[in-house]
This record gives sequence, structure tokens and C-alpha cells, in this order.
Amino acid sequence: MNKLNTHVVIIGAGPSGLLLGQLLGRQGIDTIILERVSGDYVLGRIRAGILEQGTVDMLREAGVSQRMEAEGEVHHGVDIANNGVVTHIDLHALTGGKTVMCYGQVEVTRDLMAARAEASWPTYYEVSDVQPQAVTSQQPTVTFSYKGARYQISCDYIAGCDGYHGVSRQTIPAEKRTEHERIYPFGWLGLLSDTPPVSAELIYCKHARGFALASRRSATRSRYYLQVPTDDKVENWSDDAFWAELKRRIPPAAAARLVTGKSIEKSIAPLRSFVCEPMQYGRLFLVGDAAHIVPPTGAKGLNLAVADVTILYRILCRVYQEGDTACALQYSEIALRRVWNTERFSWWMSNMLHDYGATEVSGMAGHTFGRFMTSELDYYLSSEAGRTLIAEQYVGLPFETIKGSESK
Ligand code: FAS
Ligand code: PHB
Repeated sequence: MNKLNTHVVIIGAGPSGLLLGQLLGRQGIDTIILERVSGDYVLGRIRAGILEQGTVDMLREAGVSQRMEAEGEVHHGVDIANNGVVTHIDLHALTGGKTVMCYGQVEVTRDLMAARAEASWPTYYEVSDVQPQAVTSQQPTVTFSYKGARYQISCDYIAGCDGYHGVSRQTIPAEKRTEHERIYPFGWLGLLSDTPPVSAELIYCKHARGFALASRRSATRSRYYLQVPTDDKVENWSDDAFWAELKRRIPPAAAARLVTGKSIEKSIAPLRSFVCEPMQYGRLFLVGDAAHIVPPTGAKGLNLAVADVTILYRILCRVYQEGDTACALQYSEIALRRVWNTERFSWWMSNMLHDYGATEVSGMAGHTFGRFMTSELDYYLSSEAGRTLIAEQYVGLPFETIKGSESK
């Protein structure tokens, strides 16, 4: 058995793991990252596109914001269309100047990977059989296999940044964790194309035929989504069929501007709300998708992962720089306050914007639920107070201050 040691073992080299490693490393807190697949495979996953102000701030603090500042697009607003009638949500005006950044998760991950390589901090890709051990002891370890050899890392803490299907959440005994889940009766068919986007900012479209989202990656690259049934298959959708349906669901003025082209990626993602409580067990912390999943309707998945990273990073800085080890006990409680607020917003936006058809929801027929939700959307879009509530959540609420354990 090859023996290694470090301060913090990070399981998973997605955005959560890489950002946590980058922030800790800049504070002299050592990490080893273990990743199941190759770096190229991680970069091949097309995911989020909108970064909250807080996420942008943390990428700047991590020293990896240069390309984002140069290539990202600052968005001052977002449109919400209800059966073709567009309401503009002026994020900047309604939140006292806050905005969001349109910059793909793939690019964030690429920038973090490059920074970690530049710093030569250890990352093991294509590992297998990762096992957190003795997580309730003072000296947890993590064993794993790599290139045919077995390794054991001794550490102080383990950050489970290994996503929904990772090993970390399962390390918490079933009787010690409570899992909350809502599976939506629809998914999102996403398409990426090198065509000019229909709009300078995003358009979320509620439509009788189903939800659609017009997003973007740059002035020459578009990202579109269509609500599809959970049993739909990407093979059922030719590019032409996708473009024709998108044209029906986006507002007429946008449809008139639509430039179609060959898809460079097309996939279906299921929609779920999921939370694991607690988000820590002994010296194991759950971070990002390892602990929670939100439907992408609120553009929150990546941003909520970054919020977890920020909380854990600030706690571990207190532990290593001020010796405040008791501070680590606060992580789950603080993280879950933001998780549940974000879960609620994403669930609320999903209910208002999607078509439930005949599916029973909350004990009523889907079309009845739909009438309630259409009225809810009309009400919130019709008042400045309603638009402000949406805007505040969309740009992201401020991060909670981490107090030392002595001030609790
Ligand atoms: P990730 O899942 O990104 O990363 C976890 C990493 O851990 C992976 O690289 C995995 O290979 C690795 N891993 C797993 N098990 C392991 C093990 N046992 N050992 C070692 N490594 C292991 N969010 C938005 O904000 N907007 C969106 O539009 C959006 N769209 C999405 C579309 C899809 C199809 C999916 C799945 C998610 C989407 N999300 C979106 C959410 C997404 O962006 C996540 O919130 C984000 O990737 C979370 O990052 P991580 O917590 O790092 O988890
Ligand atoms: C995206 O561009 O991928 C995107 C943007 C906003 C969302 C979801 C996805 O709410």
C-alpha cells in the first residue's frame, strides 16, 4: 500500500473540488484531489452557463477569473415570456447594481484545471475504488486504486465533491442521513450550436407546448433547452425537429431572429430537487451535487456548489489559521440554510414555467395546477415587488458570514 498524507482530501475534480482545492492551496492548505474519470471527460460535460455575482467574486478570489473577465458576458437582465408575452427583469436596477455572468461551466472548470496544473498540486485522474475511512476519527484516511496500485492517504478532513453519484454521501450511514427528493415529470433536452443567439440575454419561455430556454455561450455560440417528457430519447430529436419546436415556443420576435445550424451537443437531463441532511459526518463534508440537486430552471446548481465551497473554505481557514477546530461543526447548518432557500426558488421557478399536462401535482390535476401557476407567474411579473423577488434570487443572495465557534 502506497502511503500519502495531506491536510484535505478532495474527492471529485468537478467545479466544486477544483475550486475548493484552488482556494485552500492559495492559503497554504494542502490538498490531494481524486477524480474517477479523465480531465478531458470532465471537460466534455456541457452543464451550466450563468454565474451569480458571488460565484464571480470567488473565482476572482481564487485567482482564476482572467479569462472569464475577458470572454464572459455580463448580463444586466433576463426575459421571462408567458405564451409569447415578454417581461424584462432588470436585474441591475432591481438589485442595486448586481448582474450575472454568462460563462460556461466547462470554461470555469478548464480555468481551474489549468491553475491547479500550474501550481503542481496533486490530482489523480482515472482513479477507482475510492473509499473514505475512519471519517468519525481524528485521523481519517482515503484509500484508492491508481494505475494498478493501491494507495492510502492520511488527512485531517475529507471534502466529498463527487457529485450525485459519488461515494461520499453513501459513506454517511443511512440511519444518520435524511434524503429529500422531488422528481419532476419532465426533463430538459439541451442543444449547443455554433449559431448566433436569438437574444443578447436569456429568455425563459413558458408555453402551452412546454418550457423553452434561449441561452448562450458567446456571440457566436448558442445554448437552447426544450422541456420534454421523462421517457423521451435524444434519438427522437433531429436537429430540424428541435429547431422547429423551439421556434414554436420562443416569443415570435425571437423566433424571427432564430439562426439554426448543426448541433455540436444534444442531450436530455432529468429534473429533480434533492437534499441530503446533514451535509457533514465526522470529518467528511458533502459539497455541491454530492449533497443536493436543483432543477436548472433557476440557474443555481453550479452556483449553490460554489456557495458550499465558500462556506467550507472559510471554515477551514479558521481551523488551520486560528486553530478553531470547533468551527468545522457549523458547516452543515450554515450550508443547508442556503441550500433550502435555493431549492425553494428553483422548485418555484420550475412549477411556474413548465407545463404539467395531465400529470397530477400537489393532489390536483396538472392542468388545474397549471392555472394556479400561470396566475402566480402573471402576478409576480406584473409588479415591481414581484420582479424584485425574482431578481434578488437570480443574482444570488449574499453569503452568510462565518463566525468563530467562540462567538456562537
Ligand atoms: P460534478 O458532478 O460536476 O462533479 C463531481 C465529480 O466527481 C465528477 O467529475 C465525477 O466524475 C467525480 N466523481 C464521482 N464519483 C467519484 C468517485 N467515487 N471518486 C472520484 N471522483 C468521483 N447547473 C446550473 O447552474 N445550470 C445548468 O444549466 C445546469 N445544467 C446541468 C445539466 C446536467 C446534465 C447536469 C448533470 C447538471 C447541470 N447543472 C446545472 C448542475 C451542475 O452544473 C452541477 O451543479 C455542478 O456540476 C456541480 O458541481 P460538482 O459539485 O463539482 O459536481
Ligand atoms: C445554460 O446556459 O446552460 C443555462 C442557463 C440558465 C439556466 C439553465 C441553463 O437556468
